[in-house]
Amino acid sequence: MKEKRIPLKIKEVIIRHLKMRLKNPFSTSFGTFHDKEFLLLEVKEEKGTIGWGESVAFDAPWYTEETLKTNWHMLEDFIIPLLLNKEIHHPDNITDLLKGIRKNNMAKSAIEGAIWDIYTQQTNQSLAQALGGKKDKIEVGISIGIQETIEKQIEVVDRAIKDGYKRIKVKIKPGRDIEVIRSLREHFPDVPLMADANSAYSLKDVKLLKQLDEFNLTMIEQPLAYDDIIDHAKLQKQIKTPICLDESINSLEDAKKAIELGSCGVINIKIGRVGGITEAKKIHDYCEEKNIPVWCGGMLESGIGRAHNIALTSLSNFVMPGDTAGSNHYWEQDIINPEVVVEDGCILVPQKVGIGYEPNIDIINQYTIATKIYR
Ligand code: OSB
Ligand code: MG
Repeated sequence: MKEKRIPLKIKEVIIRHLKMRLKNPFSTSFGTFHDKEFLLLEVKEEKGTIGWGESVAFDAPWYTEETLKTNWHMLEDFIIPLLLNKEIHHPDNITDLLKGIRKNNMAKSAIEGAIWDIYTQQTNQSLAQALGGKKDKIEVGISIGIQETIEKQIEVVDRAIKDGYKRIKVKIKPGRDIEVIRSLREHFPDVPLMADANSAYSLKDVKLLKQLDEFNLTMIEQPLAYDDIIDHAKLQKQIKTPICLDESINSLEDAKKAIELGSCGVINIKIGRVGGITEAKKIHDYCEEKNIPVWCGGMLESGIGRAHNIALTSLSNFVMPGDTAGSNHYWEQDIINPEVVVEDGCILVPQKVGIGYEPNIDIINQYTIATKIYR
């Protein structure tokens, strides 16, 4: 990592509430999305540099407890007042500056991402380079929601394979699990396939979860409670399929404990869930040391959050394809130029200064339903 230190001072933050229609409704064990509503942050530094950050909190608390409204409250009443006009020596310090605020990781991460953007522009390097990224190309997978019928599920997976995605993840829930996976395996015997349960099961379902072992899944993601690592350790002892934790890992400390307990063989790192890029990198580095492979999760991000994910994925221990599909998988029109393009299942990591994509203000304004300025 190029450790350049230049003091930053935030002079203004604009919070925008955006609403973007998803090309395809996305169904998980906790419900169906038609639109993505989220907060976008535009942060202005004293010397005129502008950085962008995205909150990955949804409009309701089914994934974790945060929502875009709780994020707005935390940003307005606590986070922005703490950071405005303060000397910030390095984006790595944000976690420390905000440590008096418990949890609310997605709110913290939104502004931390914008500050990383500013820092990389002012130090004349790409975000990937600033993080110590080693790859100039990343492999990507795709996350496919629960479909109405098995036929439809097969059709959608077939499309994704033809589009070149390197790994297929499907959502499962009780009643839509073994049969779906079995028929996908029959149709696509060799494709790297995994399932994400978003906490839909408990230890009462061990027998059912054991049946998944026969389908050679690369992993099963977050089968048990969103805040559990104990039961996952018990489950891992009884199934062969590696468990990947998503919801349960909210910090480096969580990752250390889960690995020590044997709760997982893989970790899905999401910048928002762990409170920012700095913490995400720490988890990455620790997992690398412990030989635990990681991959970058997704939260149906717009181009801004996606750009941050791509830079992070350039780090060496992101050895499994992430959920960072191309812009055209989610949106008619993304809010960045150029859009994120997947070719042969890969995304080229931008070498340009900053996040490597230009926010498209006209399009951002079209999707904006509320705005507030803090200075
Ligand atoms: O559990 O990984 C998840 C989307 C919303 C909330 C949680 C999850 C997901 C995805 C989609 O799986 C990933 C993406 O394509 O952005
Ligand atoms: Mg998940």
